Amino acid sequence: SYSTGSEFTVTDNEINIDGKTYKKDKWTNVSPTTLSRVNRKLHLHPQHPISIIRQLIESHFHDFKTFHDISPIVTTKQNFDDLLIAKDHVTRNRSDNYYLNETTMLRAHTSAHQLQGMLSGANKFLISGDVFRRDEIDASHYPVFHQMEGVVYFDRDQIKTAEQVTKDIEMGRLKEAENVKVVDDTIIKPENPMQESHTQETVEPIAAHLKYSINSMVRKLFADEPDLEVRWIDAYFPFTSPSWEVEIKYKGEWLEVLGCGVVRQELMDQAGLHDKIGHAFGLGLERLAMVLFGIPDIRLFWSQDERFIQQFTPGQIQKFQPFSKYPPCIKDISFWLPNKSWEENDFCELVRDVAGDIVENVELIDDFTHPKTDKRSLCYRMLYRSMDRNVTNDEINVIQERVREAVEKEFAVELR
Ligand code: FA5
Ligand code: MG
Repeated sequence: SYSTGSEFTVTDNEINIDGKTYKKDKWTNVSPTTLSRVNRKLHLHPQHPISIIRQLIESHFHDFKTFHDISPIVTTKQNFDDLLIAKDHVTRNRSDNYYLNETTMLRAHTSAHQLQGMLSGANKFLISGDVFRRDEIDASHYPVFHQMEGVVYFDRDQIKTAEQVTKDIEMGRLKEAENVKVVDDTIIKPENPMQESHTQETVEPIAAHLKYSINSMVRKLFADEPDLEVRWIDAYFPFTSPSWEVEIKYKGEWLEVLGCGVVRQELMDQAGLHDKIGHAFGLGLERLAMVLFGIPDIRLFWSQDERFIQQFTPGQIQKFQPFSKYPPCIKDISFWLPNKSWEENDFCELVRDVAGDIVENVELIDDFTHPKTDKRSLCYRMLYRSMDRNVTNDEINVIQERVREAVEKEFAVELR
């Protein structure tokens, strides 16, 4: 059965998780709802789709060293500084992350362990685990999800002729599954440049190897998927250059499944790998699982309903049979803001905290500034739905009232 997750207690001054104490400070913003998700280890439950995908990827990259049980509680140095993320970079915002305190947080990505992986001595490795972000609420975004990080590096002065590289790239051209259509118009250009300390002769093969590695993995995973469309687009990450993202067409829309790039040499240098050149990628396992298993809503991965987990078999990709979708209950909330600034993530977080998993979607439907008073009013639409039963209007009214009270208190808004 599922791991029940970490044991935790929260008092006025401290948070205790599995026997370790963290002093609270003005950065602390982690909620009990989120802490209850820590270390549930869905990615290690053999029958769970997240774990099935993890294992399929691990067996594709069969000669990589794997890490899948590193604690999600990390230092801000690991999550940001080690990855060359500037002290004032927006991704450090309190409203995007879960901080235990100023120096400790729930990791926001598995990249937090890149350096650790490099220091392990392995030149190819995979790291999987749960990651945490304050984010919007919809069918493909959830505050806890799972990522898999991959890092590979080669000798800089041998990469041009390295047997592994040329062999892999040659294989990449063979296309194991023609049904997957990969569109890639990206080229190395000033807006997405190679690094100053690199040369064309080393960057081209490492980029080609990265693209081969990802495309061949996607082709393997989606071998039974008819006419899958995949595209490469330019991206930016402080810890790679050039950088790209890969998207998959799902239900008519492009769904981003991973970010990747050539590892910044300063990062390699921190690990003493001055004479190496490497690439790295970070995959969203839920996103891949949604497409592969046909799972329509990211909340389903957390379902405790036996009708979910019992459908799956270790090692196999099979289409999810939806159990009946229960009708939604829709509620709007409108309010005047005390001033014009507004953090939507903080609002979503509060809604999720008060209402729990029953809130499926939160959408801004009106943003209005009064022409005379210059006061700003917002209206959000909340869609409530249970995965496993009918909800009644009465019970949702009670929840909605609690949400209204909490929003009024927390953000000093004037409810309309
Ligand atoms: C990162 O997290 C980078 N660390 C990836 C990376 C690694 C880049 C190594 C370069 C080198 P990003 O924030 O785009 O990037 O997230 C990576 C993937 O995680 C996304 O493509 C998506 O598949 C998944 N993801 C992101 N946010 C969510 C969410 N709220 N719910 C579910 N999946 C998500
Ligand atoms: Mg992204």
